[in-house]
Amino acid sequence: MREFIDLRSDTVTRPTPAMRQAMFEAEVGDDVYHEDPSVNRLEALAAEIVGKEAAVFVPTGTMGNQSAIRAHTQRGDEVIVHERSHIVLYEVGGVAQLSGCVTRTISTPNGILDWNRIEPLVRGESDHFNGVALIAVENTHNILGGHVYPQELLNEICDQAHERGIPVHMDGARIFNAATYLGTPPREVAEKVDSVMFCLSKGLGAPVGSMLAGSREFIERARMARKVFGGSMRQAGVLAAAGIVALENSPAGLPRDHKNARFIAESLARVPGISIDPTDVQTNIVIFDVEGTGMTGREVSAKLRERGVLSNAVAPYRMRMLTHYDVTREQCERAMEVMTEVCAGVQVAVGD
Ligand code: TLP
Repeated sequence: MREFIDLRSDTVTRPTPAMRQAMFEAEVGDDVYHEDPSVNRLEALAAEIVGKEAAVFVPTGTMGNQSAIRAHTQRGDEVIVHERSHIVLYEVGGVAQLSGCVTRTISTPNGILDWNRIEPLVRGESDHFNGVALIAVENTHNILGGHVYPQELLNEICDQAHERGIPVHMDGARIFNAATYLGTPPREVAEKVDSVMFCLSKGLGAPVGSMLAGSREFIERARMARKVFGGSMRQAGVLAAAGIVALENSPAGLPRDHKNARFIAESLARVPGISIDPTDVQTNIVIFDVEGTGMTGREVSAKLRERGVLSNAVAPYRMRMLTHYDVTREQCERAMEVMTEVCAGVQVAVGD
């Protein structure tokens, strides 16, 4: 099979030899009976890492977010969330389909919300509406460029929300990237949120799985949501074992991924027709504009693929590249050479 340089997502990472070994050796039991020792260990470790009472292992980040929404809300409730969040854009309308809630969205250029923008949308119950039952933040924010919440901003959202009795859920799919950028442990990033979902299968490299953490009572409700969504697994210890290795070993590699992302951003900034501000790249996600090349994101992506580089178009003229441990610095350098070739070719053609 042809070896591609895969910058489409950090979801493409393959399990390390240590993960495969741990999976091979995993002790297992029936997790629906709470009898899988590996899952139990993973859940305890995850809860401790994010400083919550309990955690539940879910097959995907989507199920983690949706289980949290279900556990925090009643049908007809309002959920405040960024207009370009994963929950809104990429979860097949799960808020409506699975929890019967309505989203009240806010738009900001970098994906980061603040209390001033949230407050005008907050309303209690009346004869006409249920009011806001949940605020969901995404940290790092994926599709607008991997931005990290300044901790004071996030804490203020939580404090203000709590004063009004509203819980805050964090889609922390990439909380370890946020923590790496801030130089603080994940438990501080998640300190004030009521629930946090984070993924084992992105930059941490586990093959499958995410964690949802919160109070013990919340996690009991989330387990029931996971059940009704079909996500209660049996001998899931084979997956949990890889997750434990991911939590123990992988965060140490994230600074390298962030440096590689910065390298990609700086290289892209020198390619004619591409616009990006490299100083805006905080973590492992690079979003850039290709309109000046005269090609759409899909066209650029197709040309890169022909030359062995995989990337995603995320809007007609916007593209995304992610770094992760399965891509080396040399591969990033090669990918940037290919990008330069692809864009140079177009300029010659336009000039003819
Ligand atoms: N993100 C994927 C795609 O679904 C877009 C990616 O390639 O980035 N929250 C955030 C912030 C995410 O980025 C993702 C996945 C999820 C939740 C969902 O995780 P999974 O894919 O495990 O359901």
